[in-house]
Amino acid sequence: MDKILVTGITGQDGSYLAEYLLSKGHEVHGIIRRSSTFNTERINHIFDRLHLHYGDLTDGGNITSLVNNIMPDAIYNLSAQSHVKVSYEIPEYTCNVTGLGTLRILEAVRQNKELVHKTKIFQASSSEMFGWALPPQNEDTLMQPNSPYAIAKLFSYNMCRAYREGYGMYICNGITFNHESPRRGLTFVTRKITKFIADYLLGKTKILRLGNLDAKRDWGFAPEYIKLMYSMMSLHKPTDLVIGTGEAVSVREFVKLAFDYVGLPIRFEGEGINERGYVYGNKIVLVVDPVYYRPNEVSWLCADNTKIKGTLNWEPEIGVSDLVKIMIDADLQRNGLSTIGESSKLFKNFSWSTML
Ligand code: NAP
Ligand code: G4F
Repeated sequence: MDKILVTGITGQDGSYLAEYLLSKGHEVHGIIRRSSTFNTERINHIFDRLHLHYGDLTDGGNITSLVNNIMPDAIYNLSAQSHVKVSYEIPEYTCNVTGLGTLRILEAVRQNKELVHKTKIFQASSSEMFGWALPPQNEDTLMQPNSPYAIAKLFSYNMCRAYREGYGMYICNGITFNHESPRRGLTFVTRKITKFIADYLLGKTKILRLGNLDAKRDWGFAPEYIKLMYSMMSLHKPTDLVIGTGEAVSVREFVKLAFDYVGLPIRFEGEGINERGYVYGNKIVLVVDPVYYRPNEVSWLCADNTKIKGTLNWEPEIGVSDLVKIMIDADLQRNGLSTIGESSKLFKNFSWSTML
């Protein structure tokens, strides 16, 4: 049994990872932020089995003392101000958490003589770091980040590499492409779409407002990527790996898949901010709202996953159409509606976790 510290444990990935680590028999520690409302919704079902500590990645003293007190065998750094659009509104804060936060963890480990060559570190790096670079992107692609979030992530990625090379520390960067689940935050586009559909079917809402429909993403399934993060940390030699399915679709195609799944085909007409989505013939259900546009857009992310397939003997299990089924069924279930029902068999290989 290892003692493992997870930052970002209240987030989508952190909650699945915590469950997975518990299922492997590890002692799981997590950092949570003080909040005026409850922020542990995703981990309430395992709350009693976790060791939770108040903390914040912007507080160096706090991070150092947590590391020194817990003395973890491994740290998964999953915390971040993780929203790309929001990073344009709060760039300095984003760099503080998503960039400097990682450095604070690295320094806390490096300065502890007992931990420096013992504690393994996993850094949640992002495909967003590729930015303008054309697809498919892999470990050797020249990174051209174009948002404050991506630039902060690239800082962390490079710092991890420098500490690995310079101090001989065990540090892996998982360069994950977009990964989603029923636990995805409501302001990310996939969950915004699947939650909208469930609400629409209940008559709670009428119009879905989205930004750029042309952007293409390589959308995978979060619990599947969590298992890969764990496998990476079992490698004899630390390395950096791209994690993605190798297939990308546009936001518009994701919308179509989602509406099709509930038997409500959507038709698109118009261009740019005049584009609309119609159901039942001529009923408007989707409009483009420029408020969701970003100053710089990352147009097309698609993984070249050759290296991880070879290194971890992995083949992607859940592609985007299955992901849509899982997410819609979960949002229907949350709304008390009958599910379409194709997701339960897809989720069976992830039985260490609850879906919601
Ligand atoms: P998420 O749901 O947004 O979770 C982010 C986590 O970070 C939450 O637990 C959040 O705590 C915590 N956090 C935020 N600011 C913090 C601070 N100042 N101090 C301590 N903790 C803080 O993100 P996710 O989707 O699980 O992603 C996990 C990691 O992978 C993130 O680093 C993200 O940038 C990266 N990543 C994600 C994807 C993806 O598609 N999901 C792809 C590539 C990389 P609260 O709950 O209190 O807000
Ligand atoms: O769902 P998104 O906000 O995810 P984005 O920006 O790709 O970032 C996510 O994936 C990254 C990995 O590549 C992570 F590092 C990051 O932490 C995060 O998890 O937006 C996806 C696409 C974008 O092109 C965006 O412009 O959807 C487009 N989009 C269109 N309408 C929208 C909307 N995005 C959001 N959030 N909301 C919309 O209404």
